[in-house]
Amino acid sequence: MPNPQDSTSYSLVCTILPTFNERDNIKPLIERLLASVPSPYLVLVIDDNSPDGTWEVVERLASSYADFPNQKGVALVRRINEKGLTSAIREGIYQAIHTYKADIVTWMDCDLSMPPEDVFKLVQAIIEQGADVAVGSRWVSGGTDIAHGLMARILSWIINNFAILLLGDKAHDYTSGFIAARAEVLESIPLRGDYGEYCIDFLCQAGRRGYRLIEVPYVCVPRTSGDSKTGINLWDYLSKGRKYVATIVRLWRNKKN
Ligand SMILES: Nc1nc2c(ncn2[C@@H]2O[C@H](COP(=O)(O)OP(=O)(O)OP(=O)(O)O)[C@@H](O)[C@H]2O)c(=O)[nH]1
Ligand SMILES: [Mg+2]
Repeated sequence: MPNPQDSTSYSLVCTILPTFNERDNIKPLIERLLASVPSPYLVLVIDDNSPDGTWEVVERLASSYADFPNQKGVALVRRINEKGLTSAIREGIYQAIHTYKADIVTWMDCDLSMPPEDVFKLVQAIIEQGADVAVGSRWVSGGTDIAHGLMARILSWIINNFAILLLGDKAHDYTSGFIAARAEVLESIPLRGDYGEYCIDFLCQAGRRGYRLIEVPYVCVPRTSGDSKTGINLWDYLSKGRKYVATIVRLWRNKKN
C-alpha cells in the first residue's frame, strides 16, 4: 500500500481509462485501482459510447465516489461522435491537465491485463525516483507477458527489438501503453497516431528531448471478459504492426521528429 506521506510533491494524480466495450472489466478495474492509491486521486474514463453500456456502469460508480476533489473521484467523458484509442487518451490528457489540474497523468488498457495495483508503482517512479515518464514494461527484469500467444509475442518481440535497434534502448517496451508522466511532458509532446503506434512516438520523443524515462516491470495477464481490439486475427496484427514499423522508420529517418 502506498504511503500517503509521499503525496507532498504533487497535488493530483489522474488515471485515464480509455474504454470501448469493457462493461465487465471497468468496475473491478476502478475499484482495485482506487483501493491501492492515496487521496486525492481521479479516475477519468473516456468511453466512445460503448454499445455494451460501459458508460452506464461508470456513471453509476461515479456517484459512489462523491468526495472528490478532497478524496477519490470517478469522472466520465462519453464521446458520441468520435472514436479511437489515441484520440481518447489525448482527450483524457487535455481534461486531466486543464479541467482537473492534474500534475501527474497515467493511462492503461481497461482489459485488466495491466494490474491496477501496479499503477501507483509508476507514479512512485516519478515522485520518488525523479522520472519524467514511467513506462510499465513487460520486457525488463521482473516483467513478462503471459497474456498473449506465441504469434503475438513474436510480433511484439520483433517490433520492440526493431525499435530498440533504430531508436535506442531508453525503453524496452515501446508498445507498452501503460504509462505515467508529468503534465509538463504531456503538454510538450502531444500524442500522435491512431492506435498503439502513439506509444512508440511518445517514448522516442520523450527520450530525445532529454526527459528521464524509468521502466517499471509488470506482468501482462490475459483478459478474462470482453474482446480484444487488436488480437482478432493474424491480418489484424499485421495491419497494426505495419503502422508501428512505419512509425519507427519515420522517427529513425527524421531525428528531429
Ligand atoms: N475510447 C476508446 N477506447 C478504445 C478504443 N479501442 C480500444 N480501446 C480501449 O483501449 C484499450 C486497449 O484495447 P484492447 O482490447 O486491450 O486491445 P490491445 O491491448 O491492443 O490488444 P490485446 O493485446 O489483445 O489486449 C482497452 O481499454 C480498450 O477498451 C476506442 O476506439 N475508443
Ligand atoms: Mg489490451
